Amino acid sequence: MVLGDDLSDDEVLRQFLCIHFPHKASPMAMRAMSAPRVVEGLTRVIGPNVKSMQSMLFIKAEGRPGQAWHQDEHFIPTRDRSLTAAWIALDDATVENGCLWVLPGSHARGVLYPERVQRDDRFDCTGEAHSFPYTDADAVPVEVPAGAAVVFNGYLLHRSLPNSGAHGLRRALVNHYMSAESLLPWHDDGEPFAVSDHRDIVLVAGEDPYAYKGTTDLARPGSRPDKQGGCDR
Ligand SMILES: O=C(O)CCC(=O)C(=O)O
Repeated sequence: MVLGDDLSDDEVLRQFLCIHFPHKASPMAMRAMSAPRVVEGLTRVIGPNVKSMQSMLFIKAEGRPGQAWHQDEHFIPTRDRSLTAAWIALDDATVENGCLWVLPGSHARGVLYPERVQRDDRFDCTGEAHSFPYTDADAVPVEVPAGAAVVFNGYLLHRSLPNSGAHGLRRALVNHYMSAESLLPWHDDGEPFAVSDHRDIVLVAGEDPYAYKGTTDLARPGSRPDKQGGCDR
């Protein structure tokens, strides 16, 4: 990682594959979590009370990897299967520059498939889901113009392929949401699973029935390793 006053914003940005929790550093990213058009769609699929617990800014410059098949609920467990992503394209997302691919209907049964380590150079360091009843031939690309949001359930199997180059950055802002009624047993807080409830959240619609617990401010922005930096650091 090279940072310095002599580098342009673009040169700095392209060194990162993905920044986690940009809303902790950027007021603009914080405001984007509550963007009215997105929240309106979320209340239709989740319900009136919606909270967010994560943001990610994908930069994905030319040649940078995608992310292998996975279900977001594998990483962020809700208790009512309400995890929902709003994947907002900041550039036109195309097959060439590494748009999302989805396995249609794969969320419907509510089954979480197992994950394993993968060493495929097309993908970043995150694991891959396997042993699901679909093949790559069932996948459809989700090509969307800049400004469009792809809203999908946390059980949907999805992946992205590398940015094949010559088409510029493929940036996307991804925010994750869930029902405010569900506890969020996300990080080990030492509590028994039955009452574990991660409270580093932002309420974006309606009421928080657990407001009496207060909120915390634990997550810090950080960059996601891709294989350039080695996966084991
Ligand atoms: O945008 C990408 O390349 C991957 C995003 C993704 O899989 C996710 O947000 O869960």
